Amino acid sequence: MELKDKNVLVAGSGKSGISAANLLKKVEANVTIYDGNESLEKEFVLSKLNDKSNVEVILGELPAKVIQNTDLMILSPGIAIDAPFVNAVRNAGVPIWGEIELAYVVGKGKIAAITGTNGKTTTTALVGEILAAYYEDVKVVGNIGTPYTQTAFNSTDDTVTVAEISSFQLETIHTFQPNVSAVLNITPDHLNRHYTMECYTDVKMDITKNQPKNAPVILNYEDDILREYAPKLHNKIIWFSSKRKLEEGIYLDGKNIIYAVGSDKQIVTTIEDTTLVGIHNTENIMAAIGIAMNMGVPAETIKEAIRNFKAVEHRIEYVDTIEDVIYYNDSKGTNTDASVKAIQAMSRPTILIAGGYDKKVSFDDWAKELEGKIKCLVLLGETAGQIADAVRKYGYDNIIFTHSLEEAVQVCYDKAVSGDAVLLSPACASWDMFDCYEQRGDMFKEFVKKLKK
Ligand code: UMA
Repeated sequence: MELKDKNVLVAGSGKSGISAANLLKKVEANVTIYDGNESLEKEFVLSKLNDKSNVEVILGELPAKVIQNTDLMILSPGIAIDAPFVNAVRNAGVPIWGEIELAYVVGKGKIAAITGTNGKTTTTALVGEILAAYYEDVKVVGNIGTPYTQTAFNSTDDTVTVAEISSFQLETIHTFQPNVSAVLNITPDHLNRHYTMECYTDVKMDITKNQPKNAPVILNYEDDILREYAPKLHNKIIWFSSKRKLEEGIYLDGKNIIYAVGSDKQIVTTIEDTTLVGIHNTENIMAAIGIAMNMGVPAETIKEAIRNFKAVEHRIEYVDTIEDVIYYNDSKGTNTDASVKAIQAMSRPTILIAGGYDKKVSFDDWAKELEGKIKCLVLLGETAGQIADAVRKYGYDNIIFTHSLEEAVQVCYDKAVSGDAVLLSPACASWDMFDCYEQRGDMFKEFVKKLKK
């Protein structure tokens, strides 16, 4: 679709929407921004744009006459695709794209796209560093925080884009076609938006749908859902495994990470050559190797970039040690599976802060992990009651309810003794009390700093 002079409605005025509007202005589309939050100020929304000339802002209800005049809608990932106004736009025959589709249509160059329930951000950041060690113009975009639309306009045929793509962003792709894709794992998450695991899986696997037949997709062999889904795919599948030696693909053999193609088996790196800890990170590294190799990066460059890579913020991030109690920030533990990995990574008796926005997922499997690891559970947020019910089912009752993160941190300080760890790993999104998980993690770090004073 030629975008020049088209009437484009951008839904959502957060990071994604503002960046989409900026790109649309550059390609000379007529831009209207719509946000359901009527307490926003129009001037505030406009002030976030690079060029606000002729941009209209609509807040609150979306009038039907605006829909009639719309040629295309760009939907922010945080807005449900079955929200009433989105249904009205769709029923009017207006195409609905997301940030990924828009950027792809405008952008140039090669793309590596990464999805999965957990590990996306670490893997995307790592792939970004590996590719940047080899290619000159590398952009790291998507769910990781820099909208893809922010870099698309200035991309060239030599640009290499690494995109972290959430299930929300995959709902609105149409022609997006990565050169290499990866699905790291699939465990229950965002079921309030996708309703069933089948729908969630289908939307995640859509990352592969437009790739040509011989284009690679990197998949986790140890993920039951992925193994089951694989026969449905038309792509060239490259498996990775942290548990068994594969005939072809990437696997762990003792400390070595091997890439096997045909009879050629190459040691790319070892688990001692990285500061990333835990088996989940070994899997992220294996996926990154699969992506980078298939994007043409030599093994030596990959090994060196992995050696230099440091863990990303908010992911089992060391904060401080106060009176021999170590504080970890895992605010990015926004689902039960991610949080389980953080709990398993703890080597000290741990006080855990959990709870947050209700994504309608079960806490049962998560609750089973507490025994023997978590000496005390400090709960807050919308899901506090549900989590308490779940852990009590498994006989765990050392629970303290709190009303704020600050209070939770103080309670942890009061309860902890020398040799303990305090872990913020909420197993829930942050949106009941915070704007985003970064804000929650930053506040946690602030409150920990205050304890020191
Ligand atoms: N809004 C409406 N109607 C609604 C819901 C929201 O108008 O029904 C408006 C809000 O009033 C607000 C705007 O939409 O003004 C917010 O849009 P958004 O929620 O899409 O958030 P953005 O700031 O645009 O950030 C989005 C992603 N957010 C979500 O998917 C929720 C960011 O991922 C992403 O980094 C950014 O685009 C750039 O691509 C964050 C995230 O939490 C990290 N992702 C989820 C996760 O990782 O679990 C999927």
